[in-house]
Amino acid sequence: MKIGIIGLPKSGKTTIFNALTGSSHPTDKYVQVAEPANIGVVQILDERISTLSKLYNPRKTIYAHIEYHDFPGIFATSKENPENALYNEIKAMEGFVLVLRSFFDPELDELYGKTDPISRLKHFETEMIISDLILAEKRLEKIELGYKRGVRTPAVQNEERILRMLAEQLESNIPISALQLSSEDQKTIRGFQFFSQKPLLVLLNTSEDTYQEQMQLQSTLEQQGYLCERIAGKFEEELSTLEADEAGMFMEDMGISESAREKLNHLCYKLMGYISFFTVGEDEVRAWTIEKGDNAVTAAGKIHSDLARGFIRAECFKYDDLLRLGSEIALREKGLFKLEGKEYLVQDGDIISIRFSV
Ligand SMILES: Nc1nc2c(ncn2[C@@H]2O[C@H](COP(=O)(O)OP(=O)(O)O)[C@@H](O)[C@H]2O)c(=O)[nH]1
Ligand SMILES: [Mg+2]
Repeated sequence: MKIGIIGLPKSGKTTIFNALTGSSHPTDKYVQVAEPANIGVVQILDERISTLSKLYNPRKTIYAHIEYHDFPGIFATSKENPENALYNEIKAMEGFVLVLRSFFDPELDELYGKTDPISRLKHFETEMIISDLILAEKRLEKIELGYKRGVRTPAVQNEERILRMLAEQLESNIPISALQLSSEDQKTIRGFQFFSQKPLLVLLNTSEDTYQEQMQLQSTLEQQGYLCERIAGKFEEELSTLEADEAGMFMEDMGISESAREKLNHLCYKLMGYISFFTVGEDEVRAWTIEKGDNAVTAAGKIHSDLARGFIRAECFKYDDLLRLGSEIALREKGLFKLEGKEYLVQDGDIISIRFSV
């Protein structure tokens, strides 16, 4: 899973990235940090995988991971070109964590304007919508040109129909994520990688002493339908450098039960609508990530395309049942070891083995 950390300059993106990945990239009030994104891979230390690993004692244990990309600030000036390379890089992400500065800092206020998370959020949404609108309109112009040259295929006409509909909605300030698109239409526009279509997690970056106060703002945004969370960025960055028990003491003082890393990992799964299934054996115990609602063939394809192509059945049991009954043999006796067909919808915590033939 690739998640882009985005926001205006100096909202605390790199500070939060450091907290998540345990790295120490420079953060500075005054220096504009270099263009390329910082990229960090964070393992999802799912307890279920640790438990399975103890049970099966495999040669390899592989956790799922999230790749976080910390980008330089965007949408800070109206002069940015929506076709620049950074935009395209950002759009290659599956979802976004939008960091909003919710800590007070007189110098940053001076340089970047007052702390005002809600208006920054609206600004961002508008910029995303405008960027998408420009992209849709440019493509529509090209389609028109093509028509004049006699290129008028059903596929292009279909694309035009969708883009006109999107453009109309975008003009009314409606993000693409708010529209009910058929899966066919979604496929047609996938290549555009529209900003406003991607899942967005709003992250309020607060200071340590106003962390509790900002609960109010978080609730307000949640009521407006956002997936929203608070994080004391700088505090979490410092925590990530401490030993676990020491960090635990500070977290207790702050009333935080999960580290920023755990919290964000969970939220990103929620944001993307992703779930985990597992494969087990002597060789390897491993977590896999799929979308909620994916069927057994899609799950098989995550493991290897051959498994999807030659899919026969999925042998399937549930992690919770295994934990309760203690062994695969006990599961079989209780009839909880099932053979599922192609259309079976894989559930979070399913342990699967694919029977296939190619
Ligand atoms: N007080 C406070 N300062 C922060 C916090 N997060 C970041 N900063 C400061 O804000 C400045 C910009 O942070 P940085 O992470 O580089 O922002 P970026 O440009 O969004 O990557 C730095 O001076 C940080 O130390 C926070 O939670 N509280
Ligand atoms: Mg940065």
